[in-house]
Amino acid sequence: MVGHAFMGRAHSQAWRSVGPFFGPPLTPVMAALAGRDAGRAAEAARTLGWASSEGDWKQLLRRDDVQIVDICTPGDAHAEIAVAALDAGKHVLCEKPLANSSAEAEEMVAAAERARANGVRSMVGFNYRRVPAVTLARNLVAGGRIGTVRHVRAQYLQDWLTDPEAPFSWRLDRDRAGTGALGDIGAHIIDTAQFITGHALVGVSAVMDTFVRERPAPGGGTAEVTVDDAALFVGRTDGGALASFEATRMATGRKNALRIEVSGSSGALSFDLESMNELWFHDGTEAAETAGFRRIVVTEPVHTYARQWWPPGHMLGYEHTFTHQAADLLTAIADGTDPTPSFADGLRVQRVLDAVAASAASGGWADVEGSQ
Ligand code: SOE
Repeated sequence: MVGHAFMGRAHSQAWRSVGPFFGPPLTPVMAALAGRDAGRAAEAARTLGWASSEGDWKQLLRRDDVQIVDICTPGDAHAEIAVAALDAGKHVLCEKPLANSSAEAEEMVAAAERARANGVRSMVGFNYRRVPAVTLARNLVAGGRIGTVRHVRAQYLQDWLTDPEAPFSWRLDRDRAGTGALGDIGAHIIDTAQFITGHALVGVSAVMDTFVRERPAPGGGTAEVTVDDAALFVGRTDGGALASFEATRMATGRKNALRIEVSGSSGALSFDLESMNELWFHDGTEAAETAGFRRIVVTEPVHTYARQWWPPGHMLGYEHTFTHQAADLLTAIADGTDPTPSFADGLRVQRVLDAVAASAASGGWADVEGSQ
């Protein structure tokens, strides 16, 4: 694994738990953790359960005991590490968004295709696909239970930047993060919407803004915020649906509210990550007298991923999504199949991000490249 901050900790938990809960042959050996500062990487390796550490990620590629490289760095390092790892014959899991630009993402897709010819697999980490209720939503749509999808209403609402004194970090720096709320959390709702509906966005019209342009720098003084605090857009899908999206880290009082509601010709679904074990389902074919949204508690053994954990009715949390992601990647590697979401899926999200940024800059409609 490369990186050991928030995502590195979340992924470490996944690698530690996937074997015990999902069983062999899915038992990874946590061989090595790499970080730019050798001392900090060594300490993180001890804390997070890695057998060894490296002060330079390139060392991982020279090691025979490393078969998978898990990239948990800020976005500006994704492309270089992923391309080098794939070319060295290592399977790659890369955190979202796949890259900081479509050009980088295209290089990563090309490297993934080269590597695939040698049986080397790659996957981008859109972990919310692995919430059992989100998987159920997708299965219900695919099974025709809501009919033709006409509307998608998606929001990802956080509030950790509401306070103007909240400190500057790499997530607020365009050179490191690419974009702000758009790529950080907007990418999640784009992927989740496309995953649930099975349809891609083909064009968008967007507005974006940065409400607080300077923040306290960790080392003293202030630093300029060079990314968006919020991105809102509407769009059309290749299935003919109209969609709306709101990604903001300034939604006062909302903590991690990834919400998605899908309206179809004969039913509807609604999900909120803040109540992530529930899916609301309206079956429009039921008698009008009793029809209405009803709450499904998605904790039964029949629900994807739930059986591996606790007896029916016992809840899962944020961290489990990363374990499911690890299990799906390891299963694909063991079976010799392509895991999803692929780097090509990551590139498609990247192109939507580009279209949103282009539309916000021009004030007009922007087509998503490659979707026409
Ligand atoms: C921070 O905004 C963040 O951690 C994102 O980077 C994650 O991808 C999301 O899952 C939660 O919020």
